[in-house]
Order: sequence, then C-alpha cells, then structure tokens
Amino acid sequence: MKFLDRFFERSTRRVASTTSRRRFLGRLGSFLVAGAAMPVLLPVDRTAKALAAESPQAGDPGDPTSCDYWRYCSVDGFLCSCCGGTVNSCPPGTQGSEVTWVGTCRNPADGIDYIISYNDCCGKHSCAQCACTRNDSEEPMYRPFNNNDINWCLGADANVYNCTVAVIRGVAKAG
Ligand code: ABN
Repeated sequence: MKFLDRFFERSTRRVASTTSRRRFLGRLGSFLVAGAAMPVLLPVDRTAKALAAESPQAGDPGDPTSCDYWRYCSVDGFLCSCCGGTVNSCPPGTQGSEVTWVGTCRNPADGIDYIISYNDCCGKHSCAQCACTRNDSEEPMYRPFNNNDINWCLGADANVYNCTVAVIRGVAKAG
C-alpha cells in the first residue's frame, strides 16, 4: 500500500511540476482567440459583392461613350468604350493595369456613391478617341498620390497606354 501511495504521489507531483494552470489557461485563451479571428483571417470570396456593385440595382443611366456618364467623374484618358472595349473591359489585345487611380462617383439613379477604379488598358498604341478629363477630387502633380494624370501602364507588362475603363469596385460608405 505504501508503494502505491508513493507511486501516485510521485506521478501527481511530476504532472504538477511540468504543467501549470496558467499555461493551460493561456493556451485555452489563444485557442479561443484564434477561433474567433479565423473567419476574419480566412480568404473570403467577395466576388458576389463586387458583381452586385458592378450593376447598380436602381439603374445605370447615361452613355458610357460620353465623358458626362456618371462613372467618369474622375477620369483622365481615352474611354475604352470608344476604343473597341466597354466601360469595364479592355479592348481585345490590351491588358488592364493592376495599379490604378480610384475615385468616388455618385450614381444619379440611386444617389449612392460608388468606388470606381480607372484602370488603364495597355499594350496597344494610344486609342485617341473620346478624350475625357473630368478629374473630380484630383490634385496637382506635385501631390502625386492624388493626381490622375499618370500612365498606369508603366506598372504593367506592356507600357504603352491605349485607353481607360471605369470599373465599379464597391459602395463608398461614410464613417
Ligand atoms: N491614366 C491615363 C493616362 C495615361 C497616360 C498619360 C496620362 C494619363
């Protein structure tokens, strides 16, 4: 009996000396925090939202080949919709720039402000049709981060600028 007492005492002490309640609680805490953060950290498919934003529910009034079209409120370039592309797709044989100028334009159909990216289409000589410079919120060249008079094709594989698209990226929300 004494043998068993000593055996259990020793094993209990060994467990007690190699583990601690604090460490257990710490690990449990990390586990819970990681679990809570997981949905935020995991890649989320936002395509549905982007596509929903791409076609405003209340309508998309105006002529995409005119500089007055609402999405062009901050454009500077040749409209791809006059160059064999559309308002949101590059003409065949050109490639959209990934680096781009972004603006916020109000859709008159629903009064909502949409985030619009003005990607340049690159790889073919300048289209030279429907030149538009509306430039809402643009600032002078000496503030380059707020200036849109930039050839974004310089960041693409092909540096030659052809035209500019206006893609709805989402809804701008205040606050
Ligand atoms: N982002 C349109 C553009 C292209 C070349 C030069 C100026 C502006």
